Amino acid sequence: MNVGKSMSLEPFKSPIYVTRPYLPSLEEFNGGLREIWDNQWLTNNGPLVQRFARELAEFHGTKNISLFNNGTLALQIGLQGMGLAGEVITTPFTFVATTHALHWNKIRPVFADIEPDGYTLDPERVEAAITPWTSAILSVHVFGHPSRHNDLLDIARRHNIALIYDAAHAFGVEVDGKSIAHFGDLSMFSFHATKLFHSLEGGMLIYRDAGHGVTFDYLRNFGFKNEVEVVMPGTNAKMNEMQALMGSIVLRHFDELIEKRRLIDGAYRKGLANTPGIKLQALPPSNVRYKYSHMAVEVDEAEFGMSRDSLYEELKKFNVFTRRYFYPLVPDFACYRNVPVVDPLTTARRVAETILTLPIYHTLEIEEVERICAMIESLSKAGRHG
Ligand code: T4K
Repeated sequence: MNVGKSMSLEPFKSPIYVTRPYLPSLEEFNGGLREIWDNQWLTNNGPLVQRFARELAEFHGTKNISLFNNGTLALQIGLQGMGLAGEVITTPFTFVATTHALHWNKIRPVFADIEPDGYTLDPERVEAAITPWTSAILSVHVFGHPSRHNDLLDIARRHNIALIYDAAHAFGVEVDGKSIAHFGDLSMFSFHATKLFHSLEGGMLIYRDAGHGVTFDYLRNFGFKNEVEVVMPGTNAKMNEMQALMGSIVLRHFDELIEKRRLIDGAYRKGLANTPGIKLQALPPSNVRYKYSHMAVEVDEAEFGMSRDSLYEELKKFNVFTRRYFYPLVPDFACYRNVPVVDPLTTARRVAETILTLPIYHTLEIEEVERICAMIESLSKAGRHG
């Protein structure tokens, strides 16, 4: 990129965050609030939650859907409801909630390395990590990049273990015209405010075996079968009516939001194409309908002229607040340091040390993206030339 005189390198007047939630107009939201007020029904499988579930079922072409108050509890309940135990092979390069969901089910995480371009689990490393105690593979579609499903499925079938996806970042992603939600035995989606599709907070499970639905429903509502029967020790993980209202409205606007992100992604790819030492996460192949959930780059300190951490700090001075998703690696957090790790996690360690996720959200202007790219380029020049 040409850092011309016209490109302002003054700090932004207001902070530019890594993401901003989509907020519908107050008029649109108020219309839905009126319905909630009329119903006088706020939670416990209310009419808006039921309607939202039907909308999502239609969107994904399946009836096997359960909604939750957040993605973490959705995943926790999904693992519990499927009766998984022993060891589960998973990625160290994820938000810590993926591993927490295993821990809360007393399942031992077995970390396997990731692939260098899409950052998803490397099937070869998964195969090498299988033991007689393995009950499942838990892969993450990192930043909305599909995991190598066919290879993971092959491993899962050969070893007769479950294949679970943390699809927190992958709402709406399609592969060969089919929703990614149909991969594997179970997928969890997060509807947290920071996600491109959100319901304030929220989570969803989509599963292959319709029989699991009843168990998931019991588990999210204290195990109640009816007023007088509790059939299992469930928890409280119910979505409420406000969440469902927001989710239904965001779903109406989903396509516009993705189009804005596609343009932003393109502007970054153009703006950073010639910046040395900046490697963008590869776009998935053309059979994938990608949703531009994150804008991840790797920073090569030697080529770029400064470390990833210095760039992260320097950008703050321009009022640009990037994030280091996902650093540190999960096994390096204090609460997981005692988990034995056999795989050297070479790629995951390199990526965690160099990754930076740049701002991407629907209201970010292309001109702002160009300014961020110019800032990054000028920092690289300063770093290289002293
Ligand atoms: N699996 C994976 C792979 C995940 O990434 C996540 C969640 C989960 C499972 C669990 O799903 P949930 O239980 O959350 O449904 C955020 C989110 O809280 C978390 O949902 C997300 N992943 C994770 C990657 O990011 P933080 O601590 O980085 O968020 P925070 O509060 O620093 O927000 C980031 C930026 O977003 C802020 O700097 C400003 C902006 N922001 C944030 C909020 C909440 C806003 O502008 N408005 C807002 O309301 O964890």
